[in-house]
Amino acid sequence: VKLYDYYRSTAAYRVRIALNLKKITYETIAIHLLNQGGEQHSLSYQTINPQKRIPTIDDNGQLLSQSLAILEYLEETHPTPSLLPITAIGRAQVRRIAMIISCDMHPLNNLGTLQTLTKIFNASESDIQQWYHHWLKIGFDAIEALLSTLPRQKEFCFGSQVSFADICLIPQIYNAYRFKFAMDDYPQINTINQHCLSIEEFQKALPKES
Ligand SMILES: N[C@@H](CCC(=O)N[C@@H](CS)C(=O)NCC(=O)O)C(=O)O
Repeated sequence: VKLYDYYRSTAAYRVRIALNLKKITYETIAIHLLNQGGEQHSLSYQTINPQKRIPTIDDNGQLLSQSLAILEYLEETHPTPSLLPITAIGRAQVRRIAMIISCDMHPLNNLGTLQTLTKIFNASESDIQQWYHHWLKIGFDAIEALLSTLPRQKEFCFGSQVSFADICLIPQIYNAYRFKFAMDDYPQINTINQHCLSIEEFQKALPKES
């Protein structure tokens, strides 16, 4: 598998964690999102992903983008270890958390969104930070409350196994720290973060500039 990757992309970070957990060997191809106006906009990358975003995987010539679609694909093609619970309700709960992060939090704080706030609406750096923190707070508040209602051990979002929910949560926490968002109000989320970051497959996926 080839992974078109940017070290700081939280969507790509999700895929790196899943590839590691499923023990799939992969080669990364770095697409720098800022250099030269963003390498994701180059004509050559557009033929790989017309949406001009990271991540994309190439599995034997099959190109696939959208991190959640990639996670589902890896789950189906490499079912062991499973990254979803056994029950239908468990799977739906895990996807629910994964989607709060990837559908409702991340897009509002994505690079393109922030650049638009600056370019079209003249937002200052402090406006951007306020915007960023606003959406992080709404999302993390919801997840922290939701975690109290789910059957779970302390270490993971659901049950006693790592799942798509943790795979989406850990990169979003990394991003929150990067943008100086205080995580003090989220004891359950912090416990999950600490535990996941002690796992080798998560450590190997940590953002590293290449
Ligand atoms: N929903 C997509 C989001 C992908 C995405 O927005 N990736 C960001 C990096 S985390 C990106 O490539 N941004 C480039 C840009 O905004 O120009 C996914 O989950 O894969």
